[in-house]
Amino acid sequence: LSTNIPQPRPRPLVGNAPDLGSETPLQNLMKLAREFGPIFRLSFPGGVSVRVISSYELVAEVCDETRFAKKITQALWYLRELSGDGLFTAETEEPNWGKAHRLLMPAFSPAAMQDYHDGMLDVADQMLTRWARFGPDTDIDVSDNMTRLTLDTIALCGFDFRFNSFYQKEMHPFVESMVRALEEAGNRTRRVPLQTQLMLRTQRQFQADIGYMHEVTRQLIVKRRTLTPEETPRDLLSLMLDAKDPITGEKLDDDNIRNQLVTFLVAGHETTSGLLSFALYFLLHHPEVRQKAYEEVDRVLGSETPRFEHISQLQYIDQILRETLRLWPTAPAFSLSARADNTLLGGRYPLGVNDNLMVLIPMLHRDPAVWKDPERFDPERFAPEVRDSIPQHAWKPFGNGLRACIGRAFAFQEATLVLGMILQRFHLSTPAPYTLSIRESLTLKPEGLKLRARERKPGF
Ligand code: MNH
Repeated sequence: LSTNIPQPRPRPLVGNAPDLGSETPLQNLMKLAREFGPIFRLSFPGGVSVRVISSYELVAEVCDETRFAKKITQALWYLRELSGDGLFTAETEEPNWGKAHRLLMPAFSPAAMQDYHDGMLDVADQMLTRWARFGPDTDIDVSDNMTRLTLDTIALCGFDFRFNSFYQKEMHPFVESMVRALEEAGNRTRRVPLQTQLMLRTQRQFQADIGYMHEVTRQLIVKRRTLTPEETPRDLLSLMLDAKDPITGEKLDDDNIRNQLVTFLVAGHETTSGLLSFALYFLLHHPEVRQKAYEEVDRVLGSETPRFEHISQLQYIDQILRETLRLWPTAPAFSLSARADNTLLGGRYPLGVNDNLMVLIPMLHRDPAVWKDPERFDPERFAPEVRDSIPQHAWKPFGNGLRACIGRAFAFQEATLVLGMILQRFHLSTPAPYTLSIRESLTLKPEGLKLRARERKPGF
């Protein structure tokens, strides 16, 4: 057995950077995985390299938390400028990660989701009322609508703040700053540090955007402190301000709370918005799935306003969402490294603690050893009777172990409710034939997808 990891031929000075490209790095990685197999290596200027893994067998091995752990890669360090020691960008060893994790876990448990139902319903209703007013002949930009929806939802449910994105043409200036700063953090991974140091205007803009985001979130904290107990909503922000970590007995400090607010806004909206957009793409293009979903929605919701208890009954919608995340996991990769030097991966590839591993989730989710006819969209794969036969670690859209997504139940609650409400109220169609094209930023979304929505019962 060769211990050499395959690698596309690196070019002088730039290494494998051209293989990755700048517009569609994730889709380029998928092509490379198809060509070079379940593990391949890329190297970049400055001595950085990454081993990209995408088979079920290797991924199951690196999901063993006794041997491997989340790695804060260069890309996450750039994001840290925005979100500091918030949950997503903190090292597991930082005391603030453990503190915030213990303190916030209860607020993201399935039982806690009840508290967010009214807020989710409020925002979903704003969007759908607007769709009804548009009438059946207006083209609706899917990703744009879903982004407004998920951003408004996390802000309202998380800290009682209304972006009111459905009431304005331009998004709130916070969003502009956030999008620009995220883009710059991403761009930095494709430059050598000296390049960035020479880009003074870009640097100033980055600092200004981050400063503005910090200012807005800081104001939310200040304002919350002025409320009387009766005025204070029961939400994530209150929890962060009041709760004590059960182990240290300490509260979160204000800078950390601010970092968590930025983290939830960033992590909590693009991913869920992409999930909803891809799910609508699949629904629009699979009439038999759509039909079954309508039947379920009519049986479970009828013409009632959805209540919290309805959500867990929308089983088939849940299956659609899981299958959507199999084919297009909107946070498409996570990074790890070995806990010890002289680790052997797959029984043959030697690894040290400084070697970066990247799990390429869309290819893991297409491993023919696990998934029959992997490219086919088929929610029956997640039917309750067969779901248990899916091997552990074969489906990882929320990452792994201790550092897995804290917002998973929140995202599913929101996405299930919204898809259910869309189907309850509207017939859907595409205004023109659409071929899937994927736009990449921090996350994935279908580019240029439009739909038309005709009310099923006018005036409902
Ligand atoms: Mn989320 C971590 C995917 C929705 C907040 N999320 C992760 C990771 C993945 C992920 C993958 C692990 C990253 C890594 O290992 O480096 N998250 C998703 C997807 C959706 C999603 C696919 C929606 C669909 N996430 C949400 C929502 C929130 C959220 C909604 C907040 C309300 N996610 C987080 C946070 C982390 C995280 C916070 C970091 C958790 C930790 O490390 O403690």
